[in-house]
Amino acid sequence: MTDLSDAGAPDGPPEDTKLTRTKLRWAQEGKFLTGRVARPEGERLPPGQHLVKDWPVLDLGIQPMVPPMRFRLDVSGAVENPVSLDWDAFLALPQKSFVNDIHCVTTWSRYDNTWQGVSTHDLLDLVMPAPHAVAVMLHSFDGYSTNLLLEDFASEDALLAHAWAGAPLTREHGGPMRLVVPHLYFWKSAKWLKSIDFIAADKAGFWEERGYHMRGDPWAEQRYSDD
Ligand SMILES: Nc1nc2c(c(=O)[nH]1)N[C@H]1C(S)=C(S)[C@@H](COP(=O)(O)O)O[C@H]1N2
Ligand SMILES: [Mo]
Repeated sequence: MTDLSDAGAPDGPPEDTKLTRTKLRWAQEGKFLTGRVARPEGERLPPGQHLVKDWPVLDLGIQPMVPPMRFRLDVSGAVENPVSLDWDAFLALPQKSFVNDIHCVTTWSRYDNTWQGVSTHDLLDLVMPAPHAVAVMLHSFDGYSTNLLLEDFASEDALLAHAWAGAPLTREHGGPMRLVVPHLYFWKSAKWLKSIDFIAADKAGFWEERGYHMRGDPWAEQRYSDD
């Protein structure tokens, strides 16, 4: 455990980096908290959802072919350290494994998906969002886009996934790399992710412009926007 009483020591403790301070500030502001909700097993399925065992494929009908050689992830906008990662640089980031449930707005849910990839926390550590960053816009190789509030993007469970169930993510499910934000409806989990733009005001992506909810919390059934 970090002793925070050291924070004001003359030279500052070695862990008092800019990064630590940003994380502390986020923690104080309550960021990172929205994605983490412990629920009893009986409430595992959100309202209006049904369980499936297969894994449906949903997209705009274009499944772009992105060979590792052509892969690039551009992270820019309101960040201190914009990056453009090729496939090797992406795989060189810390690798994590998560197990979580998928909830699609078309009412299917799929339990216990095992993902491998880079946690959004580790990506945030790398790029360092600016104080005025409040949301991200995700852009994909098929022209798709979707928006997330920074605290949703930064959820404990969110990751940039390149493998599912121990095998490389297939093209139809967004390979070589997709976002997975399990606490929101699955349209927020951009497949074939190409760029992440940190922005100072939330704005609508592809489905959000067409009547879907700006946030998409399945527990609150945020399927469509009210207006
Ligand atoms: N790039 C891209 N990502 C996308 C989509 C898309 O059309 N293009 N569709 C979204 C929708 S509506 C859903 S439900 C999930 C489906 O992911 P799956 O095909 O792996 O089940 O991807 C989301 N991410
Ligand atoms: Mo969807």
